[in-house]
Amino acid sequence: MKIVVLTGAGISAESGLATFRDADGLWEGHDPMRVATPEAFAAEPDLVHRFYDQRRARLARVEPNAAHRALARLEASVGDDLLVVTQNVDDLHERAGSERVHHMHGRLRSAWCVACGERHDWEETLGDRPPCPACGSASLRPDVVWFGEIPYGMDAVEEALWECDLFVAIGTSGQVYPAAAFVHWARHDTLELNLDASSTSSDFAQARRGPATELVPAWVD
Ligand code: BJW
Repeated sequence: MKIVVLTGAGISAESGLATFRDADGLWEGHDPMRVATPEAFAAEPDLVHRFYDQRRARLARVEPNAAHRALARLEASVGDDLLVVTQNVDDLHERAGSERVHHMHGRLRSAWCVACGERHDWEETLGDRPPCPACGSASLRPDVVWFGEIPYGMDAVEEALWECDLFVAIGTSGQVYPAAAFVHWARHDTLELNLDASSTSSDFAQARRGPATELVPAWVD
């Protein structure tokens, strides 16, 4: 049975990473959604870099939780029949042991040079904002997908959704497209695992409510 799992910020919440729309919603007095845009980066690059620097620093201090580990166990058991598509830019799925993970909104620990197109591990380039190690220009940006940009690898994701027997969405509010439409791209069974009702709950065949660290292991094991 082919399974596609979509994860959102809710799966990492119990590891200690803030979601986008749940908490008090402010970062240094800014709406995080306003910081995560190309327009904000063009207008205030230092502010946007600081937002991602802080999240990268926080990521280094947290660990995968029982939900990430359950998905890694599922992959160990079904192999290539599972694809995890994550909207998260953290690396907690990989640190839990998952190997088939597609980061549709990019990765916090990657830097992308908009001048030459090269990507670099952010750990090697972080700190005093050195120039791109490949071309020398000061054009590195966080390798993440902001509003108005095209998420990574959508053709492959669309194909996987089209082919899967089961689509499961975990910890996502269903407010951001195209991920919010995946439940419609899947042709067969669908399941939502989320703390609260999401914007798309009624589109799923089944929806279970609760924390990911309880729901995901219960579903997997
Ligand atoms: C728990 C829990 C616990 C908490 N256990 N659960 C169609 C209609 C209208 C608009 C559009 C449309 N198509 C495109 C748009 C425009 C736009 C969009 O969607 N706008 C909306 C505001 C309406 N979309 C785009 O611009 C996208 N690009 C695009 O569509 O290109 C065109 C194209 C598509 C496809 C093919 C070809 C072309 C790009 C979107 C980029 C989003 N980027 C961000 C930032 C990434 C970098 C970063 O991390 O800083 O991605 S925004 C932010 O939202 C981030 C997230 O990945 C994303 C989704 O958030 P998520 O994960 O759902 O988090 P929350 O906080 O919203 O929800 C958490 C959930 O967890 C809640 O439900 C809680 O209840 C739950 N929860 N604790 C279980 N313990």
